[in-house]
Parts: sequence; structure tokens; C-alpha cells
Amino acid sequence: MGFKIAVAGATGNVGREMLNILVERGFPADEVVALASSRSVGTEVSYGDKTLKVHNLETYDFSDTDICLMSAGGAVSLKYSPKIGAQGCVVIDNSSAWRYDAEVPLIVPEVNPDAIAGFRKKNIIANPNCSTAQLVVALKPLHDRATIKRVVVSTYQSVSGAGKEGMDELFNQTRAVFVADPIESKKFTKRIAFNVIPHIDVFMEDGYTKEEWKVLAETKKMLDPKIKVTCTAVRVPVFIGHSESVNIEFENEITADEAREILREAPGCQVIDKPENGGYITPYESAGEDATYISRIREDATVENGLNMWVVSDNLRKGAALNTIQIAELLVNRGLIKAKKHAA
Ligand code: A2P
Ligand code: 11C
Repeated sequence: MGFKIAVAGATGNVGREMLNILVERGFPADEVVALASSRSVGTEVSYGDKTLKVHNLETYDFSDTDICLMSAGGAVSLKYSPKIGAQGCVVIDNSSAWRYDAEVPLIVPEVNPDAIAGFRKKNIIANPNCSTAQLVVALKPLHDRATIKRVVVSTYQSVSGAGKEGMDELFNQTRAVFVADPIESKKFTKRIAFNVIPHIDVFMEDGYTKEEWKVLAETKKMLDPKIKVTCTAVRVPVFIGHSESVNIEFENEITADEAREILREAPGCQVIDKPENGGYITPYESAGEDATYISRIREDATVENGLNMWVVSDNLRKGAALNTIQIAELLVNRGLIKAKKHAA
């Protein structure tokens, strides 16, 4: 018997992508239920060649559902995930609500699959922030080889990271520039069309943003608490695909050629790296793809064992929906979850 899966936030950017990826990867689901807020009840979303009616998360009974893939924001997850978990349904949550809880595994299957073991404590598993997911996929194989001491990351994050409203704002502002309409900013703090904004999520006491803090806290939790990480997170006028400039200092010697070879073999990584016109990846080309792409690998002569690289991935896929479904596959493939009896 297959599993019964609920997708909470099914009308959003990530929720829609989750439905696509469940189909693409042939996830063993007998039944998939689409959930969102009361505003969306009765609307429909696509699931392969079918359409699913959207139901209300608030009133949905999870007692015969096996896994809830949740992407409805932190406040919604804080409210509903414990109740869903208490009904014996495992929540795999894409928000930041549970990531730093010691009783909740934070998982990227290519990086720390064994950490999933403790998931029954709360029946919640956390999916990392999109900018961290692609970063740790690229760092893990290099850390295994040469031990990373310090990482300096600058991000170039697409507007889809801010949800469907973020995408609408870039589209509407771009149009407004061309027809000379007034520019309205609601989702972002400044105009994003033909601009970049060095501010994602709220400011913290130390002057860093929460987005920047997430990259360090999550890298430490998943990869190694000893690694020092610092980050500057920037929003750019790109619809899909986050890019990162990554400077790494290692304990041991590693050349750019060695790094290229290691990353070519590493799970989830694809190296596109030729020092010629177009011999690198841009976020536009990463959209709709599963890989974490690595380009521009160079030795950094200003430190003893240093490398620079350019890391790009589709933030809605590896950064969110794909990783969530890979976690669900890990549960199933390791026999950590058995399908409940359900009507379908
Ligand atoms: P809805 O479309 O009904 O508002 P995005 O991240 O792309 O903005 O999408 C957010 C997702 O989270 C949407 O599916 C949205 O549903 C859902 N959502 C937001 N608030 C709630 C809520 N209170 N209860 C259930 N789902 C919610
Ligand atoms: C962005 N990274 O690009 C954010 C979106 O903690 O899951 C995801 C926020 C999170 O705006």
C-alpha cells in the first residue's frame, strides 16, 4: 500500500512545486491532498494530469495521513505542526519555525541523512533555508576531503524566495518602469526592479539579518559546529534561482583541480566550470533543475588553503520542494515509516 500525503500551502510557490516533484519522482503516494487557507478552499491546483480541490488546513483531520509536506510559513507551522505530529502524521516543514529545535532533525539528504533518526520526538523534520541547502550540498564533499575552517558567503537571492507576492512585485514594478506608472513596493523594503537590496528577513541586534544568521546556524547544525561562517544576503531582480559567491578556507591543502574532481563525483552537484565566455551557470539556467551547480572554482592566493566558487540552484526545488520530498523518500527508503490504513 502507498502513502497518503498532504501538501499544506499547496497554492503557494513551493507547494505547487512539491506537487510537481511528487509526480516527477513517482513518489509512492496512493492519495495526495492539497491544503491551504480558508481563502483558497474550492480552488484547484494541478497534480500531474489531475487537478486537486484545495481543502482548509484548519479543519483537516490528519489521522489517516502519513506525511504532511508543509510550506505555509513559520506562524502557520508553529500553530499546526505539533497538532499534526500528535495525530501520528510526520510533518516535513519548509519554514524556519523548527529548524533550530534540538528535538527536530534538520536534513539535507546528501549531507546528514543519519540525523533523521530522532524525528519521532516531535514527528517534525525541518527543511533548511534555500540559501543554506545549496551551500551545504557543495561544502560537504570538500569538508570531508580538506576540513573547512571558515566560509564567507555573499548571496544573490531571487524574488521567488519571498513567495508568489515577491514574484508579482518584480513583475509589476518592471512593467511600471516601462509604462511610466508609479512604482509600488509592498513585499520588499525598496524597489526591486532594476535594483538589488542588501536586506532579507528582519534585522537582528548585531546588525546582521535573520537570513544571514540562518545560513550560519543551519550550516553548523547540519555540517559541523566548528566551521566559522559569515554571510551577506542580498535580494536581486531574478525570478527563480539563488546564486552564491563562496570563499572557503581549509585546514588542509586542496587545489582547484582537486575540488573540481571531488564535486564532479559528489551527490546533487554538477560542475560547469570553463574559464571562457558562458563556461559557468547563471540562475536563469538553474530554474526547473534539481542540481546544485558549481562554477568559477579558483584558488584564493590571499590565504593558506583557500578556494573561491560560484554556487547556483533553483531555490524552489533543491532549496525547498525537492529537498522536502527527498527527506520523505529517506523516511520511506529506510523503512522509518509505514503507511497507515486509509480509505483510498
Ligand atoms: P493561500 O493561497 O490560501 O493564502 P507563498 O509562500 O508562495 O506566498 O505561499 C504561501 C502558502 O501558504 C499558500 O499556499 C497559502 O495559502 C498558505 N497559507 C498562508 N496562510 C495560511 C493559513 N493561515 N492556513 C493555511 N495555509 C496558509
Ligand atoms: C528568501 N531564503 O529567499 C528566503 C526564503 O527561512 O525558509 C526562505 C525563508 C526560510 O527570501
